[in-house]
Amino acid sequence: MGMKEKLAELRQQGLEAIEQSQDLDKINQARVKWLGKKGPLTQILRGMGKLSPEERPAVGKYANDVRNDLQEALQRRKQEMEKELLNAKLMAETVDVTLPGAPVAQGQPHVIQQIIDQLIDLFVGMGYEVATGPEVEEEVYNFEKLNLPKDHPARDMQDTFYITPQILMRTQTSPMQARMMEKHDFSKGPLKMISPGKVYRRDTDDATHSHQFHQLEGLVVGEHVTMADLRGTLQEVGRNLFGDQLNVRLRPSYFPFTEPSVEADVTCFNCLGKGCDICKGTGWIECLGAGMVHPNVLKMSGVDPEKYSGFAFGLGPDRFAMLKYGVTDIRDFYLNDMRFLTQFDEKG
Ligand code: FA5
Repeated sequence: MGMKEKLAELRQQGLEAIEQSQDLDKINQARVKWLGKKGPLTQILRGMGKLSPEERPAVGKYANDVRNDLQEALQRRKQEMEKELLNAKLMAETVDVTLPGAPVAQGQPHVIQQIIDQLIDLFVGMGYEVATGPEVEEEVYNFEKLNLPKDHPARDMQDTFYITPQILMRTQTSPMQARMMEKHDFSKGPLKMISPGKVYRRDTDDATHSHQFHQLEGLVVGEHVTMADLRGTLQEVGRNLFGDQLNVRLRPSYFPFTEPSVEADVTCFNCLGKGCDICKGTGWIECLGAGMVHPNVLKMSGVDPEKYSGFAFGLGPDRFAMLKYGVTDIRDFYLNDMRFLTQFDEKG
């Protein structure tokens, strides 16, 4: 067999072996086998010296062509292989974007916060500003500036957690009355504010009392503010939270910082007025205190009682939540039992 035939056969076999290589290792082995130093092509090229000078250029050129062909085939096969591997990898990693996702549990505000938010919405709609104040409060603001001087017997109405004789856990949100009046510029118009927050009392816990609970204070001070404004405002609160199902009644009461003072009761949700354990037989549940701001309180906050008058109220969102949802024990709100808390879905 002549040189050319040998080379042609070698090319044929080499190309077939390269074409059949199924992975990168095999391709590498084929390269070593067909083009390596000990491979048949190198052998043939080494034997070139035995050829006659006339034959040499033609055979030499042919041998180079064969080498180039094999090199090209190796290169092409390697690229194909890499592409196949990449495709296989991509297929294996395919993400099915149509699969349903793992559900994420959606939270919701605590039911008492829902009541507070509803009240904030109502009052902001009526032009009130919303203020928050410190839970650790000065005795001066919690009592003194609310017309409750030291040793006044009415201080006994609110058993108190004292931190020092001058600092205490606030027993009510009413200290915000003084704080806001002191800051307000009455030449620019009336003060209308609400202030929600936590308050603390050394109360014995029972179905309607907790030692820590919430209040939402309201205060309007300006020219010609009257008791009729207070009544209308409280009626609006009742209608907003309870619709027309439950009645609201005002009855005379006493607070050192308001004169006259009232308390508002809402029909007991449990017995609808007949009298039961929850309402202690009265048919009503007390849910806020209110009145016309006492002239002494205005004076102590630098407001002229001859020129300005005002009304204030302090309501208990915890009690409102009980009334709205028929919860029979206030302590359930604080136990963090998710089965209880998730019943009050704002959207539901
Ligand atoms: C006051 O705290 C006055 N600061 C309210 C006020 C403000 C009167 C402005 C006049 C002008 P009282 O102690 O009654 O008042 O409490 C007000 C409301 O807080 C009650 O009607 C009730 O809804 C709620 N409340 C009182 N004590 C508790 C308690 N231990 N647990 C849960 N709610 C309570």
